[in-house]
Amino acid sequence: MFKGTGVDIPNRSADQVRSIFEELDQDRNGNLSRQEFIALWDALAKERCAADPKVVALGLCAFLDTNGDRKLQISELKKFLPLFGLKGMALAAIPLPDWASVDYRGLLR
Ligand SMILES: [Ca+2]
Ligand SMILES: [Ca+2]
Repeated sequence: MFKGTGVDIPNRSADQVRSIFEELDQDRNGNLSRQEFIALWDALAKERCAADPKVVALGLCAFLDTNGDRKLQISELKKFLPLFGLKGMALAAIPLPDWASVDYRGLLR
């Protein structure tokens, strides 16, 4: 279980992880370039989402849940809304009460 997320993670040995990195290090220079890193991210995301489609949502919610109460308060949720193009005044214009929260663990169960 990935701490605080409720997401199960695979238990890989150091040799398995080394093998994954070596496979992704296409030019064998010992570093992952941006393109190689994106390929790593893509492979992991596909694997994890195949195992549990909620994994990305749980991970994102756990990341946003800075006070760790397993709910997203409006102040925490507002950090996410700019990804949808809502910024500054547009974000402030939305009548979201400060007392409201979303129990994401309950929604994603
Ligand atoms: Ca490389
Ligand atoms: Ca919270």
